[in-house]
Amino acid sequence: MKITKVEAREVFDSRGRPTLEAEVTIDSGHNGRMIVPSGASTGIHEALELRDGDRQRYNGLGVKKAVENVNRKIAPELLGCDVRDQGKIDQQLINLDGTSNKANLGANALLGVSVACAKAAAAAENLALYRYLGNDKTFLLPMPMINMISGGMHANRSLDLQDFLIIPVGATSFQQAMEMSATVRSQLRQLLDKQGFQHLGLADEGGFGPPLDSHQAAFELLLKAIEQSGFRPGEDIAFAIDVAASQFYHDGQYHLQTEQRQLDAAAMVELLADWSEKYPLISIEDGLAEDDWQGWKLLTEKLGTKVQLIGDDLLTTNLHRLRQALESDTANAILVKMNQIGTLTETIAVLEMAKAHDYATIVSARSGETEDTTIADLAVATAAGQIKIGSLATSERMAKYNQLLRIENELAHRSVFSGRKPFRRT
Ligand code: 2PG
Ligand code: MG
Repeated sequence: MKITKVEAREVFDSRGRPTLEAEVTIDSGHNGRMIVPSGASTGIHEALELRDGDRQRYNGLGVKKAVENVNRKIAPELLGCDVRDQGKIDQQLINLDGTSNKANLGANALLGVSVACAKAAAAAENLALYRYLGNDKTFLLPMPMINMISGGMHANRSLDLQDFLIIPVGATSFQQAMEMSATVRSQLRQLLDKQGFQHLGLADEGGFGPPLDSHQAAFELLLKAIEQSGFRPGEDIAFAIDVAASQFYHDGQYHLQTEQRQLDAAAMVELLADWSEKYPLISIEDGLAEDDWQGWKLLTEKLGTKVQLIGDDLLTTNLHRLRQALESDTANAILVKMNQIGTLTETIAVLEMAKAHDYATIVSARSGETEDTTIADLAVATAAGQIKIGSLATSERMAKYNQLLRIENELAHRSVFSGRKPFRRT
């Protein structure tokens, strides 16, 4: 299984922006391809996504440099390597780049090649990717958290909070989780239509982005949509939010434009605690800013035993930052995005370390996505327990949900659905 060709090209993501696709071929003729996703509300501690910066092309967003790095610098190094040596290949990529944040070759260049290698190996072994990555142990279908209402950078800042999501905790299979969520989404659409928002375009992740007067209004709309769908809020369907607080944190204050107030960390924690009292809110992502460790400590002390507290911008799928969180009892869950760190091996190491310390793990898509379905397989193979893909709309999201439906169907009685287990707190 020797690598005979490594090639990259510039393709497009769901926002119509350029992104990198890598393709790896081996001597048996099998190949693997990966298209790298792209964030909008990126954390400052993420690995670097290399963009050309040439204003004449795509307003600086071209990825020709990253493509060249794959074709000229990475390809010659990997030719002849055994494609199954994922750990060795990823280490070679890391060494070749030589920086701590992949700033030299670009995390997009590295990740595309890293995952394309795994896919080529899986193809050669005639295995689905989740089986290849998971070594055929018990496979866990993840509980999805599904975007309903968007704000922040994904919806023109119509609300400060970036995502209002639902978690169908009452579902007993992935298929049922999807069915319940689709029902609620369609009720929500009708409610929004009635409020005069029928011409609403979809936000970046396929959710609705209505210009509501308050965050409370979003929670109330969701409650109504759930009840009108015949479900019990909390028991059948719970709420999650991605506050993405780094986006409105300046000078030590959280600037909530929708609420027309500025809060310090303690007041922000009180607001989040208040919402989690009033509503069936069981998961809060990036409730505070990416470097507000003191505030995060308060938040964890206050809500950590009741609510899932996810670090996304805080932890950036980074082993060092995760270690810092574990040592300081900060947060209790981690969002895992492959392109925040740049190789498959490092991503899996983070998932393993988080699980070993009883942190919940949520494999996540980016706001700029493609038809690539790697994260669906990754979530199943690593028994992550949860997945966040976006809303139930647009094919870059649906491709991943459909892949999970396919996997559940294929595994039949051998599949286990995560259900509400990740949210049981003692
Ligand atoms: C997030 C992600 C996905 P982005 O903040 O969790 O929702 O957004 O990819 O823009 O960083
Ligand atoms: Mg986030």
